[in-house]
Amino acid sequence: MSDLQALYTAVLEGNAPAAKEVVKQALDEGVNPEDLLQKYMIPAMDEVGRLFEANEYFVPELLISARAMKGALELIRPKLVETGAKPVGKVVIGTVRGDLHDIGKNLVAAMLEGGGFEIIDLGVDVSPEKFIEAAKEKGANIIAMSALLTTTMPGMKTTVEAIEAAGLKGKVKTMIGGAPVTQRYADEIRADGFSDNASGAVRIARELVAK
Ligand code: B12
Repeated sequence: MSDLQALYTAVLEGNAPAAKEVVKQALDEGVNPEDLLQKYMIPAMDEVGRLFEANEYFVPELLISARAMKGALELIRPKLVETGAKPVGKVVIGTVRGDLHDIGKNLVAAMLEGGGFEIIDLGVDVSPEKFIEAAKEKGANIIAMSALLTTTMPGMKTTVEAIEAAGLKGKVKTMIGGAPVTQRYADEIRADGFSDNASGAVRIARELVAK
């Protein structure tokens, strides 16, 4: 039986090979992929954030932890999909313009994929035009935006406004999230949904497609 606490430590210490190894072994043993994410990987990244804020970790440590997280997530993503039901909707997702943080966005994308959604991931630094173009082209039900910087959050407002201006309001729902984002901000910019975590994102997305 794999030592799952080692996954927490591997992400915390930025040990990508160890993180992948534990995940591989755990998945082979039939451990629920969502448990690996929720109980070990996300708490480890939360701790990385706390250490950064306490000036105990600096940008290099963040980057290597992020790399370990990404590597492990790549192994988990296909498993999350396998456990999901049939496609329930299409989501275009990305981190807004000027923002390069993608760990939360990737988690949300993986959870949505696991929850049965088809995901069109536009990556980071995504302009309002790119979001809209992709949503139109792919016939998406939802545009999901992530922002981790207070300076890039306005990109969400601009995108919601561009959706309204394109006459897509109601046809394409918007969902936002990221550490500085709140329900209040979502209401203020007329976004259709908000969640402060990846599991909540799946619930909200389901509600939005059902409306
Ligand atoms: C890792 C990290 C980085 C890494 C990013 C690596 C990567 N590939 O993502 C690197 C080192 C590159 C980085 C760079 C910078 N960073 Co940084 N970074 C962080 C850190 C420590 C953790 C972020 C993270 O990954 N958290 C873990 C994930 C799982 O959490 P999450 O993103 O919040 O996502 C969850 C929810 O918010 C939600 N969610 C997220 N997206 C979405 C989307 C939808 C639709 C929904 C529904 C939900 C949802 O679900 C997710 C899962 O639960 C935070 C500190 C913190 N506590 O947040 C600072 C932080 C965000 N960074 C900060 C800063 C200032 C920067 C830099 C400007 C630093 C610099 N001087 O260069 C640059 C900016 C670069 C840029 N242009 O984007 C500040 C932002 C301050 C502010 N208020 O604006 C923070 C808060 C640190 C701090 N306290 O100062 N950073």
